[in-house]
Amino acid sequence: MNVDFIFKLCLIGDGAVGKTSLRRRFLGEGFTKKHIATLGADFAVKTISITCPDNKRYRIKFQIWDLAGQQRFNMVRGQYYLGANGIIAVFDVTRPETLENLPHWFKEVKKHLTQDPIYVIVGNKIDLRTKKSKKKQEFVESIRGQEFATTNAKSITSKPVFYMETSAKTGENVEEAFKQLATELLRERGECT
Ligand code: G3D
Ligand code: MG
Repeated sequence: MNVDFIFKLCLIGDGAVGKTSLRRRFLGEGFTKKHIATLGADFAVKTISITCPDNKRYRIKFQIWDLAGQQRFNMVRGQYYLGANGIIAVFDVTRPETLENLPHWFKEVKKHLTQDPIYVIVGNKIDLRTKKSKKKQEFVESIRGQEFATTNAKSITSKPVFYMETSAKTGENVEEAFKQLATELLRERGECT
């Protein structure tokens, strides 16, 4: 089947924030409780349809690269970023340090890309925010994630940076995050007005 655009996306962020779960959820592979650490990188393809505000429809093929967070793969990571159009930068809302670590990831992307990608910063595991835990746990609140995106935007890229919150477990907002990225990539190309 014909597609109008092919976009390469890379998932970045610390280990266990939910990158692989988000990819699997988006691909319709469901959520798996068993944690299988990504070795090196996984590659997946999915075609979606986007209907723009002007009612034009586009078929977009995503190439999704799911990068391993392990330090030992740092040497080979660069080649995976090559030619990325969009970056999904994931953190875990139950672990504030995973948000604090994102600037390291941004630096790594910048080092390997000559053209700025469009970023969506994703706060994942929002299903856990609503759970009452006995321990007093500090969650990353929406406002903080949003502020982080706004504050860091200029140093990451000359292009717009978006903030979304998801749950790979319930599926909330997962498709929306990928669609947001697709829509912005279309806008950048003068489509989808
Ligand atoms: P990674 O690819 O970023 O390393 P994974 O992360 O997708 O492997 O997920 C790490 C762990 O977080 C997994 O749990 C996974 O089930 C869990 N997880 C991912 N997304 C969510 C979410 O939205 N909500 C909740 N509650 N859990 C999530 P385990 O227990 O297997 O380590
Ligand atoms: Mg993984």
